[in-house]
Amino acid sequence: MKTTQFLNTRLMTRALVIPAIGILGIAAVACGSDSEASNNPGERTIYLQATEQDARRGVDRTEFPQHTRDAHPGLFGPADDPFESAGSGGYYLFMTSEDEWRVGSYMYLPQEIIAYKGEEITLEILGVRGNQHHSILVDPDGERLDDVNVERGGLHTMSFTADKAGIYELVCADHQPTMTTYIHVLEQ
Ligand SMILES: [Cu+2]
Repeated sequence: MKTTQFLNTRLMTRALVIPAIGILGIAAVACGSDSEASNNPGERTIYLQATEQDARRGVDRTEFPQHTRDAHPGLFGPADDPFESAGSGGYYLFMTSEDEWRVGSYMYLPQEIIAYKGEEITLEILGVRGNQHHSILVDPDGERLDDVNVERGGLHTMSFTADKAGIYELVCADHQPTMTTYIHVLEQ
């Protein structure tokens, strides 16, 4: 009987304690988010990746698109040497071997961001693909606010106050015209 009483007491204690912990947990979460919001009303972190999208294709499946190299040597490199990857840096399209070609472009993700005037914004940028990305942040008047070199495996932060309505740009100088993120700052 004593054992049963002990077990019953244990079960009763658990039955009371577990919901109490649950309620405290919910209250703590609610307090946490409330206090953060009220202390820092205009602060915001935006998470970006420096990355690329690409594809490889065998010439047995799809012929090398030489016409694209012919039409845009400034973007892809010399049309007469499809093995050389050159041009603007943002795009690439070249033969990797006699049997295969590769196409792709570099970018920041996300590429378009909406923000509001007065927000204190931190960009947290992870270098995922591409060795390095020498980038600048400019405001809607073209004024340079900051610069950073995002290296593969690095996590970099840039902070600014969006005090002008308009479009702020994070521009990678190594990979144009494709690697720019536009931060559209709207009036509140
Ligand atoms: Cu880049």
